[in-house]
Amino acid sequence: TDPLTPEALRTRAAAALLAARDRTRLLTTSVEEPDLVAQHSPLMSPLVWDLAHIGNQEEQWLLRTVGGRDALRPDIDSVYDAFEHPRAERPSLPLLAPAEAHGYLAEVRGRVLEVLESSPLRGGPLLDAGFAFGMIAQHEQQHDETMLITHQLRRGPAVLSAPPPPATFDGILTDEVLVPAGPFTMGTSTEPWALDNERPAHRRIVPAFLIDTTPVSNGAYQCFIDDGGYDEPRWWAKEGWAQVREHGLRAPLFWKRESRQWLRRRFGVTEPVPPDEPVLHVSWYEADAYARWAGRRLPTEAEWEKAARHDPTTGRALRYPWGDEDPTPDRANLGQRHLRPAPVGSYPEGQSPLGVRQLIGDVWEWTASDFLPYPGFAAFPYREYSEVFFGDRYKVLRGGSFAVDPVACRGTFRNWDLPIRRQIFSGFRTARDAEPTAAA
Ligand code: AVJ
Ligand code: FE
Repeated sequence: TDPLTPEALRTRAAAALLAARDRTRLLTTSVEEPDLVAQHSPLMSPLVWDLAHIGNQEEQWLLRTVGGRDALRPDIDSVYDAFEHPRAERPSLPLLAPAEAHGYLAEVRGRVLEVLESSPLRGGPLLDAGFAFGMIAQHEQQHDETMLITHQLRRGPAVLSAPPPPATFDGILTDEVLVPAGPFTMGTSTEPWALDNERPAHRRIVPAFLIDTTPVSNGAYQCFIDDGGYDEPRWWAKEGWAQVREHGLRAPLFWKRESRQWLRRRFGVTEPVPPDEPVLHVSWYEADAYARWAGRRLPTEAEWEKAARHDPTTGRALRYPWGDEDPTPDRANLGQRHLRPAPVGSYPEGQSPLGVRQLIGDVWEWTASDFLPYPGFAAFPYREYSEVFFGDRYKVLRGGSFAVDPVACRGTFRNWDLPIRRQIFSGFRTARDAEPTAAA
């Protein structure tokens, strides 16, 4: 990747900030005021909290830290500090009203564009290649995905609409492919806007394994349900089985059974579950149980990234499965262009050198791995982005969903969540060892 001129960097940073803001506006002007301030689930913030939090992060990093400007609203820092207030208590905070919040974001943004205009965009890791601007654009897009999850949880008539993904499946596909043994490069030290947890690039030795060419479909998942998957403790991790029992789980979140048919609620519309779409809104425990039932397992995070980035002909790690070029609409379902994943097997243009599809976009994919730092990790620019979450409580998700913007999606991008979570746009694919083990 060629280093860009400051002018090109400025254009890129401004475009990323603008795209994020357009999406934020769509998500916060499509619902009525009472729905902006209401809490639609104890798992989520009121939309108006996300809205002002977006502006407050931008003020703190781009105006104060990068721009060296005086604080605009230091009085609201604490209200929008995600660590001071868990989501459940955010509705009772003295939040900015929607109009005030929109005004605050616009004021911050106006000044940030002045800062960008005069920034050298070099002279330290926060400025180099416009990193801080890229980080804040990604932060806003991440909260846009969070707000889209809130839209999905919200009861009531649909307010968002989008065309279905185009039919791109070419009918040519095997179920799984062999990823040969050997070293590959995981993570990145060169991707300019990669976040701290994606760094640094390092070598990993990964034994040979087989991985599904597509995410697991609703139809396949329904076979697990029909086979009594939710009644069989032997498929489930201990805590997963406890969750099934405690909440009476029978199917993915948002599914319901009606006259011998599975229906799902999707952004305010109830419709039959399409069998050929990747399964969505499953917990890590559900993914893990399905894989065990199928005689398989979840891929580790390293296996996932090797399947996505390793080019066996050159030995190089690609930025994306299809190569080093940025995502385009014919390669991946990203950016909330569609309000659903595309059928399994879609996007042949986006497949990896080994023929694995839909690694980027469509659904976040649960991996077997805990969220841990790479060797040589250094928290940057703040410990609360990644470091405080490292450990065995969170599982890694990879690849991004239809709700992820390209600016916040790379072959190296790492997401994480608690294994019980299912309101997120989560699915999975399965894998197996190449050599049959003695136990099998
Ligand atoms: C990386 C998606 C887990 O939403 O909690 C937003 C991203 N960090 N603001 C989250 C994030 C700070 C984070 N995830
Ligand atoms: Fe945040």
